[in-house]
Amino acid sequence: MALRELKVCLLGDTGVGKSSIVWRFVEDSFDPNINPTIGASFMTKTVQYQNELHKFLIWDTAGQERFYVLFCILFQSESFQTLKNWVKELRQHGPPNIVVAIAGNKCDLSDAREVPEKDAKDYADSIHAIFVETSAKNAININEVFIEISKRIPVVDTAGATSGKAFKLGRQASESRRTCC
Ligand SMILES: Nc1nc2c(ncn2[C@@H]2O[C@H](COP(=O)(O)OP(=O)(O)OP(=O)(O)O)[C@@H](O)[C@H]2O)c(=O)[nH]1
Ligand SMILES: [Mg+2]
Repeated sequence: MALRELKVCLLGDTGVGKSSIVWRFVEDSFDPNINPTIGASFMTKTVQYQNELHKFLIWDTAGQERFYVLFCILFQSESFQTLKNWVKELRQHGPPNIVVAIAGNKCDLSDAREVPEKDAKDYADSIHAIFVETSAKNAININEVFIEISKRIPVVDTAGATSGKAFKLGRQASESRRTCC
């Protein structure tokens, strides 16, 4: 089975739940006392998608710092604005075939919602981004975000060439690990 590496970088304000999303996806667990990320951490998870293995290489950045681009989270009005700023930078400086996924995290806290779902969805549609409301706490739509990313990855033809040319093919065992850099 072909293995494809998908590089994912989580961006967003501090406290929106980036690390919690990664923990839920990779370890299927949630820590209410999780510490803020310092610098960045790296984890991987390999999942089967159709007749391929997709190995997600996930960089989880610290929201307190400016870092690198790919994946954005929103919840409060302020973090929604931060998201828009990231997307602007991404469009100007990122690679052309990048997939942007917006996770409206903490959807379990519906009483504290500041960004109407429709506003977030309309914005995501306007930039052709994936949009999913998630809860790392209650394990809502976490796997689905990554499945949606898999769906957007260009299909490999039988000769092994991708239209996006951004993914290495090879054979590797399924794994999940966490390191800190
Ligand atoms: N209710 C609720 N709380 C969440 C959810 N996801 C994360 N949290 C909580 O939000 C707080 C911040 O979560 P983190 O995952 O550390 O947030 P972060 O975006 O990684 O923050 P930085 O590393 O500082 O950038 C923690 O107290 C989490 O337990 C969620 O889906 N629902
Ligand atoms: Mg973090």
